[in-house]
Amino acid sequence: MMSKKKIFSGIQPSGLLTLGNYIGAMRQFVELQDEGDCIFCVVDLHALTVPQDPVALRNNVRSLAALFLAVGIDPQKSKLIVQSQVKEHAELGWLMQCVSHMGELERMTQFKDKSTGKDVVTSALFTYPALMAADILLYDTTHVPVGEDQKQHLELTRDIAGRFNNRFGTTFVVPEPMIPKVGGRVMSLDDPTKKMSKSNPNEGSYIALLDEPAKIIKKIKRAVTDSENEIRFDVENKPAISNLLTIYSFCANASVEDLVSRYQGVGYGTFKSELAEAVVQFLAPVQARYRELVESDELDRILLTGAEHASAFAEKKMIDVKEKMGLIPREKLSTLTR
Ligand code: ATP
Ligand code: LTN
Repeated sequence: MMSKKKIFSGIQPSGLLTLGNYIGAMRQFVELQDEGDCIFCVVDLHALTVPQDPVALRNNVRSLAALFLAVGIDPQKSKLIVQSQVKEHAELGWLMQCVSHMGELERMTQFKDKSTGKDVVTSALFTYPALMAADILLYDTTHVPVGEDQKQHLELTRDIAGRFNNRFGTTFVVPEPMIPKVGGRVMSLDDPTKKMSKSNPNEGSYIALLDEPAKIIKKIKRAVTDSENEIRFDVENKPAISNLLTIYSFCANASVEDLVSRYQGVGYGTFKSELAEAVVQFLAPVQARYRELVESDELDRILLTGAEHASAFAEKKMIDVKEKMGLIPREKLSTLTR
């Protein structure tokens, strides 16, 4: 019999979540809740790898936790945690740094993207993938649902786990990435060659899950389109329209083929305004639930339960990892010596 999947994924509280985050990552999280034991994590320690205003970060952590729940993460089925509230993430992150290599970290494209042209780059931005490996390996995770852009980090996690197991004996489960076939890479509204990203300084490039209807309508109206006034799914030749079709398909729960046939002979204008309506309709209940949760005690209770559950597992795992590496876990000290 196949044992139950153990699923872990994280999102950075680095700003407003976008439709890209939802379609590429969160949508899968919601579906996976019935397939295994899930932990979803607000990775606040990862957010600290770039400068953060403390007040804004605190708000973003609450906001992201509330959004996880608002899109459908069910605390009866899954655990929702804040990374810094389970201290073993940082602890194992250090140990993972001690088994990762400069060369492999230097190859990470996310580091190159986020460091290029910056005056100051933290050392933590460079070692970030070691902390991500720790997040995953700490819980014996078997499956990690992420968007396409995280594939390289997942491969590194697998390499680190394999290396550790070879050197110190089997300790970690080597996890499998789960990347959606469609929607793994939602593109920017102002440039369909770049991924939609919440840290893009141009607000018009993304739709945030908490954008008001008027803003959504305006952003979609201004989204770039391709030459020829034809609605067709063709990523190579019509990347902008194909991207809008992907977004439409998820928000309206309709297949891309159905949408293409519905908009045969219809111009971009009508297509865009109906798409905007679909996005607004889709986000309305999410936004309503978010508003109920974000300042509530219910949210705190859910995070506390999540942290307690995760810590109980993580503490045990750390004892094993430390012993394998030759460290002496405090729990293993003889009580006579105290
Ligand atoms: P940033 O731009 O600040 O790096 P981000 O928008 O890429 O952030 P993350 O927190 O890095 O968001 O990503 C959270 C999850 O959302 C990851 O699994 C990532 O792969 C997925 N994701 C992010 N952007 C997209 C996108 N445009 N299309 C599909 N999936 C995405
Ligand atoms: N690096 C990821 C966020 C992240 C993550 C994780 C994703 C941190 N730890 C563990 C999956 C599993 C990102 O930037 N999207």
